[in-house]
Amino acid sequence: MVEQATEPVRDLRDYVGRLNEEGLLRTVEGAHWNYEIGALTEIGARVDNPKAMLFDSIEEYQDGYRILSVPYLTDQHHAIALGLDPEASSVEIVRQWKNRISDVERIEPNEVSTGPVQDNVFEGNEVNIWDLPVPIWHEQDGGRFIGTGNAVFTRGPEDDDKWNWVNAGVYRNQVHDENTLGMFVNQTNQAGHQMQKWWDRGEPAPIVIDQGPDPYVYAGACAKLAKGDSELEYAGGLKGEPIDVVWDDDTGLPVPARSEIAIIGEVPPPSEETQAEGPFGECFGYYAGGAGMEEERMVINVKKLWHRDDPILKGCPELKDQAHVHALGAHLGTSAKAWETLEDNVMNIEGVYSLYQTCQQGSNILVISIEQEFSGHSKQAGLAALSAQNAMTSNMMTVVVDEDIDPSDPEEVFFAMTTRCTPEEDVDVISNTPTFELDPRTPPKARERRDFTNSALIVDACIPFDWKEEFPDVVDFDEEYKAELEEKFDIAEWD
Ligand SMILES: Cc1cc2nc3c(=O)[nH]c(=O)nc-3n(C[C@H](O)[C@H](O)[C@H](O)COP(=O)(O)O)c2cc1C
Ligand SMILES: [Mn+2]
Repeated sequence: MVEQATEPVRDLRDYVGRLNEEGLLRTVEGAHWNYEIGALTEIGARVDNPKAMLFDSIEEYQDGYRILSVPYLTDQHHAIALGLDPEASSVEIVRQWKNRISDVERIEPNEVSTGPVQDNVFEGNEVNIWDLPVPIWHEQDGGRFIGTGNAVFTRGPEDDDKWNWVNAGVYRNQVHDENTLGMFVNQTNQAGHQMQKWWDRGEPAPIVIDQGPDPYVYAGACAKLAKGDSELEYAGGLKGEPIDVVWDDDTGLPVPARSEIAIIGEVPPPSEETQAEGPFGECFGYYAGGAGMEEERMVINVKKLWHRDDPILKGCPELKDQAHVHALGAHLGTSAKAWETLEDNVMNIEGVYSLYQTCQQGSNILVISIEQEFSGHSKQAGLAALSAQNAMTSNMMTVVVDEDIDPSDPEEVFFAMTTRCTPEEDVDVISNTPTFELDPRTPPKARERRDFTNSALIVDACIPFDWKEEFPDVVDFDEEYKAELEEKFDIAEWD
């Protein structure tokens, strides 16, 4: 059973309540869905000590119909969402997450006959997605997107063992009209493979979208699991108890019972029906070439809309920013997985942190701290990190630092890079490393060939091992002495 620092969060509104208690939530009233909520989200995510934002009394909509945006944007938010210690340092939070995900058991969901998600039930002609305050998130988006930060459930046909399990992933949804949505599915993702199995038979693929998932369900949907592995069972494992679900017989898919909003329907074969979808602001912080432009894409015909009273629509738009504005556990997962790989191969790993990460997978800048024990040790760590599955993709820079440097603190990492490293000797360029199609640096010709590679730097920012003893001392008072003064002069109260 997993250890939780706090009682597991029950659902999205329980999470909102806890953020409010901790002073990590900002409520904004009177904003308009037409650009204002999107722009305020961008502004709010960039202030010092940013908070999750709850929009209420939205223009043109009834009070109580709320939008929660950027819900997980700091390590503290992550800790509260996932039952980690919110007082712990960033590297310690990664260590806790590493322990949690290394042996997550799979816990089957618990079927219940009904739940709060069915407080309001609409079917057929009663369905009107515009009843919900769907915003325009970015300046150049092609429309209003309800689907950001969701959990999309799909399964393959019953008689196809290979693809018949309940999958969950996060997939964007543009609203085309009151009962039609668009969806964009990258070809490597499992939902696409499952739907293709239905389309190959000329049948529509069943689909359920949880548009206000609790943090565990969302963390499951964000995670990349192997084929056949159920994200819902993984979410139960992360939480340490089963996720309650209502089974929808028409789709043969589960609906999390405490979800805020559920959208239930089917996706006809794209050979029969498509609509222009996009563009949409994507991870990496661009309306990326090719993949993000307006294109004919699959549609979802919505048959049922269920929602709680005063529903909270969850918004996780990607921004010109890091993955924590839109994902849950992305940088923690990358750091933890790279840490595991490193520990298996290199001695004295003190900490690993994905210091800059724009997408769900891959780290743009990964930092590893080690206690050096032999010459070449730091280079070995850098090379091993580049081979770690999750950290390799789109990695621009892997930085290796000594144990006195906090890998989660950019100031300290820059201090090491600019004082312990001379590029001529300490930097290696590795060519043809993998990236993927949202990477804006992919040249147009390579994009046409679908050649998604980039290159990476290994920066050895450790004190040179063979003349370590002669390296100058760092200007820094003794930590214990500083701690004493902090007490004596009540420094916690300083502005
Ligand atoms: C906020 C957010 C939005 C995402 N949007 C999309 C998307 O529109 N299309 C897509 O293919 N993947 C998207 N992803 C990535 C997938 O959700 C992710 O790769 C997931 O692991 C896929 O799961 P699956 O292969 O089990 O279906 C998004 C991820 C996040 C966190
Ligand atoms: Mn999956």
